[in-house]
Amino acid sequence: MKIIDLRSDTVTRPTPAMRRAMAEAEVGDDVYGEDPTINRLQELAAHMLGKEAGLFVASGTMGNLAAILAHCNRGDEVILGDKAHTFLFEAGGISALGGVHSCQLPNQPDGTLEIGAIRAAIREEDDHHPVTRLISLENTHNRCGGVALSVDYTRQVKALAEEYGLLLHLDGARLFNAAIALGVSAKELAEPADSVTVCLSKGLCAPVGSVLCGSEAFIRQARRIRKQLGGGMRQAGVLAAAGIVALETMVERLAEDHARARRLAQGLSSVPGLILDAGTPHTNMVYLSLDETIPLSAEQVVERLAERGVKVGAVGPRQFRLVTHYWIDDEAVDDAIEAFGQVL
Ligand code: TLP
Repeated sequence: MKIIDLRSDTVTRPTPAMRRAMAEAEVGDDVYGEDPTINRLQELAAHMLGKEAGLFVASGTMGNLAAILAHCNRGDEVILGDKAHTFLFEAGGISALGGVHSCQLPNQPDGTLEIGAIRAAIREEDDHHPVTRLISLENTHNRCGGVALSVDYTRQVKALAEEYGLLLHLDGARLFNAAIALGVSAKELAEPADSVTVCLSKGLCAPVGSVLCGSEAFIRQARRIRKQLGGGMRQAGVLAAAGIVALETMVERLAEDHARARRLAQGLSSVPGLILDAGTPHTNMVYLSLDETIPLSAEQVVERLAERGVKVGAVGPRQFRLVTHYWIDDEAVDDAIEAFGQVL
């Protein structure tokens, strides 16, 4: 049976060009800083994001964790959204491993945190308080529908951070999707941030890894933390080689994923029993729910779709997330729409 996997863009397998680059990659011991392919990937990512340096890490989770631990001391506070991936889905790593306290503010439907709410959350100097050190944003914002945050908004948050001597981290797991959707460069979106994590193994299709970028001094510190986390890898140039192909050849084509997400949303909007989230899709994610006429739970629908070879994610008792990516073509989109129609 043909499998159409819309659960996430993390399910993407490497492209043939990536597999060739991996097989031919020149490698060395990266803990000695001697893997030429990793060094090239780190320089390329830093260049694309307008930062001094980059660090290849195993995952987006490790990139965010290393960044937050590099910026914060134990007991410091990070301000982030209540729907932030770092808050919801990174196993509490910042508090478990870094002793970093989190202050969650409500994410607005457009993925932002209200500027006034951030200002009000910044702690005054007082022995009773944790020290506010960092603000963390996410772009695109996954749980807010894959919506892109603008350059202007990111600059406003940076201005506020500067006013209070705070730092700004950007979880840019899908920053290139945001750049494509907004028609701006990833560099412009990353410019206000002191650090940014971008993922290679989501829409960009590489099998493994993310790159954390920032100043030279910040990356030196993050590199030590990566070592503490057990993330100092050796001949990982075989992985970085796919990452280079991802950054060099896979960014522009994200527009195709966005177009397919629109085609998917359009088709699903005419299936009785489904309600699309307002504004969906913003990029490569379609969020939708079952209406009250459907006597099934999201989990039951997921099971029945899976029997037809269509995999989707349930993200609530009645809600789904479908994500388009390189391995989803127009036919797969149409088949998925048809499968929903059959199941409902
Ligand atoms: N997100 C995954 C799941 O964990 C939910 C997905 O399928 O979308 N930041 C953001 C915004 C993310 O969406 C993710 C992964 C990460 C960080 C973590 O990346 P990895 O999985 O590489 O640790």
